[in-house]
Amino acid sequence: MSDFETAIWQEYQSDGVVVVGIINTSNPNQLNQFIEENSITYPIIFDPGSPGGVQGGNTYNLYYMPNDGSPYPRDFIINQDGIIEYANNEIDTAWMLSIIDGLLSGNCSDWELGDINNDNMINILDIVNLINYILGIVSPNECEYLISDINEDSNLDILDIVLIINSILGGA
Ligand SMILES: [Ca+2]
Ligand SMILES: [Ca+2]
Repeated sequence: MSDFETAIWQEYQSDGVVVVGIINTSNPNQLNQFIEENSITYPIIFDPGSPGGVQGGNTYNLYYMPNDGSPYPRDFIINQDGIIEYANNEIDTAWMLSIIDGLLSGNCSDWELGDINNDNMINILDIVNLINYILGIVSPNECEYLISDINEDSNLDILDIVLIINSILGGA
């Protein structure tokens, strides 16, 4: 199995990450064999304009990057605004994962205020996290900070803890 399938597609599709393969072979048997051999379940689309063989095609030509004869395909990561964040002609899974994680952490609109560890429950663990932020033991990332500031006064302090406690106790 390829890293695209296991490390990216299977891990991140529930976060809204989309993996698309673009292939420029004109031989459907070769395409099917590739999909089967690599147990690929993400969509693979055909690059029109390919003259056949391993080179050419409209997308291939538009996004071609010169290289030293690397047999690997070109890999791109496109962010939520349609901007290319990553382009490489070697597979570098660790690098790609760090970019994807960075792009996803900037998108915390679905995080619930007060659920600081993002486990869909508001309880003592969230209070512990908040105390660690307030005491400077742990630095919250951008999303963690936003959902920790319950009263939205741009400060993490005892007032936010009180509001979380109220919320756990069923108060406002
Ligand atoms: Ca929680
Ligand atoms: Ca606050």
